[in-house]
Amino acid sequence: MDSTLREGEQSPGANFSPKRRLEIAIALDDFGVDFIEVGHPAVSEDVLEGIRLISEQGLRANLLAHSRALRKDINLILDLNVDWIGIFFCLSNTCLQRRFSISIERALERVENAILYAKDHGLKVRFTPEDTTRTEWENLERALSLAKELKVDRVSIADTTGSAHPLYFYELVRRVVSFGIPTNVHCHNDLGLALANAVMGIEAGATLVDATINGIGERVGIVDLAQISTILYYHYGIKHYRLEKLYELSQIIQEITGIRMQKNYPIVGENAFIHKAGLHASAVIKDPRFYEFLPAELFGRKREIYLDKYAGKDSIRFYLERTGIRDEKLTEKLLSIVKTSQEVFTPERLLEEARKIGGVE
Ligand code: HCA
Ligand code: CU
Repeated sequence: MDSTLREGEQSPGANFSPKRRLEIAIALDDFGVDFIEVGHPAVSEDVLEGIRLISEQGLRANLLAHSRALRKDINLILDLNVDWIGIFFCLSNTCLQRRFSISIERALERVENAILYAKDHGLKVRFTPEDTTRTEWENLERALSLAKELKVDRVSIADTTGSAHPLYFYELVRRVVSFGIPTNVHCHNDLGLALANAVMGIEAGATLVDATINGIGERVGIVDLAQISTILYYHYGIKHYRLEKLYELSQIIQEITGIRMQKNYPIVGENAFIHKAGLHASAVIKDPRFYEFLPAELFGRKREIYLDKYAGKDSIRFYLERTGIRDEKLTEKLLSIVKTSQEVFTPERLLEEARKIGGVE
């Protein structure tokens, strides 16, 4: 499930106009996500308008709109052509006492009313006990039994503060899965463990993972769509996502949000398919598989060789052969120039050097 349009828009910097929201949803549908969380309609008129545009588009993906356990939120969604509603409510003792000042019984009643209301109006319901990982098991157990009784269609386990340990998360997901309700995981990245927790969630039986393009979301965000879909491809044999679209998706969101990825960010970062050390470059020129677990082309990217003092002869030869030059002496000379320089050489810069020493016209 991609949640760029809901969790992602909660990221400082993100703000999607209705038209943009539609464009992003179309691109995600094209990529092949199974669910799109389209937004939280109660946030603003333009979020509602954007969701309306998406819901009229007839996309292949299931659409889910986010909602508090309140009739007025649910009513907004009833007017849209969206099949799923995601209702959330925090049931930890701390939340119940210090935030809402209600008993667990009152809270469950409120959740029940919201779920019944949504279901009575034909919506499929995902229920999330927010901050699941820090909620007392006693309370969760009551909520899950209720969810089962009400025939809730999915439950989601949220590590809302991104603080769970992967082994703990695994155990928790296993316990929740044992209730027999299809289970979702929603993992925040505050400790850099979102992806690890999501993978543990899958291992424990979760069948849906929330992700966003570039991993954006509240604070430092959640699971990155490129990373999780590549893990699903590589480790779980799920081949229906069009991974070659990931780079473009990432670029679009970087531009709209102004949140730029680090160069060394997995899959979509600028350095993800650049090879530098002479030994690496030489091996990769023979066969990319030596240093790429999946080829750059699968992600719509181009493999590059980086040329500085770390370069080897094969790196120079590779650059020269690209421009149609095969000359061993020239290669040797250029190598010694590159290796004694502090510069980074682009192909043009290397040719300039070759011209200086009279190697090429
Ligand atoms: C939020 C919190 C949430 C909700 C997840 C969900 C979380 O509303 O911003 O509704 O499934 O991390 O708990 O994103
Ligand atoms: Cu969240």
